[in-house]
Amino acid sequence: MSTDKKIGDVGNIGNANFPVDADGVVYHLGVKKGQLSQRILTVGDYGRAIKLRDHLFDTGKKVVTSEHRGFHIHTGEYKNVPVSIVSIGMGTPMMDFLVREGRYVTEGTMAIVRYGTCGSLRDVPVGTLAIAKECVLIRRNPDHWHADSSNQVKPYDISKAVKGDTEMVEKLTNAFTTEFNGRRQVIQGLNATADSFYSSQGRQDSNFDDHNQELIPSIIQTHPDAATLEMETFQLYHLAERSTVEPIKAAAATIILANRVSNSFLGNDEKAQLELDGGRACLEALISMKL
Ligand code: R1P
Repeated sequence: MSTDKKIGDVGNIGNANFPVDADGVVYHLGVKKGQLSQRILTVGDYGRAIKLRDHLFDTGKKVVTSEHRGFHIHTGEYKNVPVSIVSIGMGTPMMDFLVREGRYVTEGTMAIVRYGTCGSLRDVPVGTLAIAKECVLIRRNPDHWHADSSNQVKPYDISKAVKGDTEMVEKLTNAFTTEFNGRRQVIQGLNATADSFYSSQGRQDSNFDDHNQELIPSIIQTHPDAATLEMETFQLYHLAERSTVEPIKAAAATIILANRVSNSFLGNDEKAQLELDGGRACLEALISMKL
């Protein structure tokens, strides 16, 4: 490794199939073995990750932060246990990079918790916390709009459900219930991960012919326990379930930011407090896992 190479720097790549540089640094996350914990708290917003790092990591301990291709990685300790807090931005491809490249640079069983924001399919107060027991994926199918299809192809596909890790989901639910202690509702249900914030979550946008008026009713009809809509959790649960060499224990919690039934949206101050309190619950759940 050259002497001026910093964490987050990626050198020349020697492998097109799984791009890694000569030091073992993975192409998108920009870290190598020893620079990412096997316990990961992942969020979308990089500001949320910095806030959790600054307020929740043990003080007086070494904290290492790196940034590459939109992945911000903060590795420190929570109650003397090494943890990485990673912001990934938005969408399933970013979660795919985190889980695959994160798996490559860690050893042993991993525990990954996502803490995000979401829309609610149930009429619960904004600021309610939701734990995803299982997850489906909603994909827009562009063939529906192709001239050859004459509208015979459905505009959106909804996958079968994939479950989170039973133990990790239970520990996360317990940690949220303890942290919020009746101050906020904590619900469990099915999450739907969508490939768009807009069309594939049933939002109406008169600038495009999205053909999505029936989408939310059809999800609720097929999955009466559907609770939330967001954009990353399915990829985490699916890859965790398909990890072949070492186990990945995955669970996800979200702050209900938007109530899609009543059309209400949570205020910024309440959101900021819930990010911090829920982040603490996520770290408690992560360190309680025996890996
Ligand atoms: C959309 O506004 C984003 O917010 C939600 C969605 O999954 C999507 O990433 O999660 P985060 O708050 O973690 O980014």
